[in-house]
Amino acid sequence: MLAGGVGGARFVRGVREEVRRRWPDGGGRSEASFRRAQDSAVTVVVNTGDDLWLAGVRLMPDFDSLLYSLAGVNDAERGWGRAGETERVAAELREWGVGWPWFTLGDLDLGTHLARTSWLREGLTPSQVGERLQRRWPLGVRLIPATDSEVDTHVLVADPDAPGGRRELHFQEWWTRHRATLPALAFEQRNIDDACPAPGVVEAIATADLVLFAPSNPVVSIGTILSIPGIRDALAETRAPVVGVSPIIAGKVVRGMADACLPVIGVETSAEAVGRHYGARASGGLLDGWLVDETDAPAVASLEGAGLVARSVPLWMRDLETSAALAGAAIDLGAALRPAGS
Ligand code: FO1
Repeated sequence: MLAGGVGGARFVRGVREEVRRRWPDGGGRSEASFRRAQDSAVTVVVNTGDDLWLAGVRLMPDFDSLLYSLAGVNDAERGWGRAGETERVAAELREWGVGWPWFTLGDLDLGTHLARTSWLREGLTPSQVGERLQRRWPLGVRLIPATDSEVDTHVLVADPDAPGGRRELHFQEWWTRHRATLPALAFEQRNIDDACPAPGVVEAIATADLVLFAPSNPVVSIGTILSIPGIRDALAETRAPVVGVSPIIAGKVVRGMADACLPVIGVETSAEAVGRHYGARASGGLLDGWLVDETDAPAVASLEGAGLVARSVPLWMRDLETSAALAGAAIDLGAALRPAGS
């Protein structure tokens, strides 16, 4: 699965649940082995475009969102960070003027960032660090950062007071401080052309039975993963069906702020436009199948005209049941698309 934090975590939990229900023995693996991340039936390639250095530590927000959510230690109400969080260190950092006063590093969360940074300083790669972080909780899926290179996203915005009338800010400043309200002119994933997929990413895609695009932001989450050289080729070459889930329902984003990002790449905020943007593999695009919400059923015929096998199903993930049902629909569509005999 390719996923970001927003829209990704709920869907990944649904997939984990549905896979457990359909293959309770873990596809022949022992329970202990199945629960170990590296032996999981499900591999999640996680967006790293939101990552940043702040207050001397490396943050990987999407990776941590998935880690905390799958471990059941996330703050579900707030939508990011740890449950039961305290902010004593953050208050001190504010006094010292370190970090961003509008970006809170909770005490428990800081434990993760300190552990990560300390392992990076010891010479581990981000994906090796990710592997260590996953040893703490039996996630039942394996998380891999899409790349070990730092490709932090920056946003170019119009600013009449800046030289040249434009300025660049880190994605997190645009997203969290300005709530994506500054009209973006472009997104730049720094050094992305020199990045390569983290170990295991291409192999996971090449050997998958099914590849899923989570209903994450098509521009700054899935889009960033797809911009890493090698990932598009791996998707083009895999024998597995590739099925995506729309992050847009009836012209509105399900969660997150994709509606502030899609216009920047000239894509309308609709399930149909995002499906067409990813495109059909049969005509050089990325997807075989595309799931849209029931309210977007009228788009199915036109999507099929564009070469995608589209289905309309309930997309709202209100709880684990509805998330698992959506995962089941994606797995079923993948099975229907699998070449005969494979
Ligand atoms: N989101 C916020 O809205 N406010 C915050 O103060 C904030 C702090 C934060 C700290 C660590 C971390 O890993 C994530 C954090 N987030 C915060 C969430 C994050 O900025 C975004 O929601 C994601 O990057 C978008 O996917």
